[in-house]
Amino acid sequence: MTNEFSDPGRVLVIVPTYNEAGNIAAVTARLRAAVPEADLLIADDNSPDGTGKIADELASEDPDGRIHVLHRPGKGGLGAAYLAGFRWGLDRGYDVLVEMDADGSHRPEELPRLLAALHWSDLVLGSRWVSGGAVVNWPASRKLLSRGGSTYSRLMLRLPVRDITGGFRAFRARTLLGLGLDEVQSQGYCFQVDLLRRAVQRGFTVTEVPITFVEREHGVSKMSRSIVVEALWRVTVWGIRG
Ligand SMILES: Nc1nc2c(ncn2[C@@H]2O[C@H](COP(=O)(O)OP(=O)(O)O)[C@@H](O)[C@H]2O)c(=O)[nH]1
Ligand SMILES: [Mg+2]
Repeated sequence: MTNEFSDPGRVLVIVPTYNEAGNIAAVTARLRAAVPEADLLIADDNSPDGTGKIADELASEDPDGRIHVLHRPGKGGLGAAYLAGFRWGLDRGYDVLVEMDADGSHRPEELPRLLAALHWSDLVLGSRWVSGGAVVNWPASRKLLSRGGSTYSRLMLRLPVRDITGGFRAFRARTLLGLGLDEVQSQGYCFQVDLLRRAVQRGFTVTEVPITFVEREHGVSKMSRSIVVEALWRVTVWGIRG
């Protein structure tokens, strides 16, 4: 049965990839099974390990034609890949745009709960740091970085949210259209903080839904010192400017 409550509209899940050859097929299959009515856009930055070619094969083999691939010329950062993916989806009239990692850390099986919460929200965040949320297989150092990053951002930017840096999110199209995406300059993971602060500043309703984040089994994290440095200085500047 379809009614306003069970149908969030046309959903596009954007998955940015850089060297995810060992993960992309599995996460794609899981997403197609968990949310068959959603389309998928793989935004690949010309991964040297051939992820883009695998993505093309997955797209051509998908019986429903729901898998799409955006090939970008080279590694431009998570933020740039998402901005390109959002534009692609907004141009094609999707109602809901979802951010999800390619490495299995964001479980596609949890996406229906995020989409359900969109019925009373403009933006839904999958949250590791609310009651019921969890992280599996992270070393203490990485937990500290994530929690510390969220706490610092929350205090500097006065954001009423526990998981500020997470990347499993569902946006209504009209929320994205209201965020001033053309002005976003964040390249790395602070892109997530940037979009959230814009949503809160503009008065959008933000809901955190607990998720279990499972650290990747294949491939390597692209987290780097320069990503942390960019986040730290941008959050500090935003916080001081108010
Ligand atoms: N297209 C693109 N994807 C990226 C880039 N950097 C990271 N990603 C993707 O963003 C997601 C999160 O990155 P990951 O390395 O798992 O970070 P972590 O989970 O924070 O350790 C994964 O799907 C990566 O492949 C980039 O520069 N371009
Ligand atoms: Mg990851």
